[in-house]
Amino acid sequence: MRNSFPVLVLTLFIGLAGAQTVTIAEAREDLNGDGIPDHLGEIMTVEGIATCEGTLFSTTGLSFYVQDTTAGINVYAYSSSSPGTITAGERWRITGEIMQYNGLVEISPSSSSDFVYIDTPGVPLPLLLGLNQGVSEGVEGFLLALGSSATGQWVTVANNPEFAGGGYNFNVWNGQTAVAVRVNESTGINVSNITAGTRLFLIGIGGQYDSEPPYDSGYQLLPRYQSDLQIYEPSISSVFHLTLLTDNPFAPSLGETLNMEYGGLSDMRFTLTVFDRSGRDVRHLADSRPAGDVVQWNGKNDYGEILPIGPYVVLLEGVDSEGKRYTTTETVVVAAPLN
Ligand SMILES: [Ca+2]
Ligand SMILES: [Ca+2]
Repeated sequence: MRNSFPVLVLTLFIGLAGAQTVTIAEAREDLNGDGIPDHLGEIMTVEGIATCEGTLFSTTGLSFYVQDTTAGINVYAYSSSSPGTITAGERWRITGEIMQYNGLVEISPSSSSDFVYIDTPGVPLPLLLGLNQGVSEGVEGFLLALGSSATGQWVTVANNPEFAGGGYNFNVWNGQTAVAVRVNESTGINVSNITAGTRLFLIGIGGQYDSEPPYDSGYQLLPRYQSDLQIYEPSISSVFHLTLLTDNPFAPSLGETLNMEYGGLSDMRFTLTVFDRSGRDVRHLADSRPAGDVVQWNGKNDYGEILPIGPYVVLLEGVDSEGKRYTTTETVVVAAPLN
């Protein structure tokens, strides 16, 4: 007991020395733009809300993400440094060394006393990435959403998930931008129902895995839970219809798409075709399909070229089991960007 007083004083001193809290954006700062945090190797203190459980992205220790209003960051520590259970939605004050692992900026506490629980405000709403927007350095560590049922914008899986070193990789199209998705095995997420063409509303944390300087690529979205992969299965009305779901006119050169829903009675087959002003069929969006669906048109013709600005006619044809033909049209406009 006689020795406890000086030890306590020393502990307080060390605690105070690292106690000045900075924003997460300051901790991540890269003012010279070399892809490496300027404070690499320094001990810093941040406060942020955990967007997942402390152990979600690790099988051996702590790997999770916290964010404040300025930015997000990975927290990485050995299990011996864990303060106990860390739950999504809790705010913690965290002191640790600023590190980088394959481009991912981390703060790495060295003992359980580097963690101070503050309160439980709940997990912030994901930041909705815009159409055509991918994961980038500015949103690394943040909880993100790609596609949203509220805006009727979805992303489409580009390729079947492939297993690689502790997880599954696949890409999704967000408009015309491919975004890499990394499903870490430690999350327990099952990807067996995800295949090329699956439409999703996706949530995940912005991550990075880039083994080479200048660490400006390899960004990925890291889903946390099964519910972060919400498969979009639209329920289609059985009334014969063609409905525009997004703004018309639209500007494909900005990555905008025109989303449409078509459908009708269950015995119908549907053909959806885009015609130009002179009546040429320039894009075949559906050809004698057995059921209604939603479709995302990128403003391109069948050869992958963006069509000239101007009006086009989208024609829906439905043919029922007796061969009776129904048609309806929508006039849509391919527009130039406003500037
Ligand atoms: Ca730097
Ligand atoms: Ca990074």
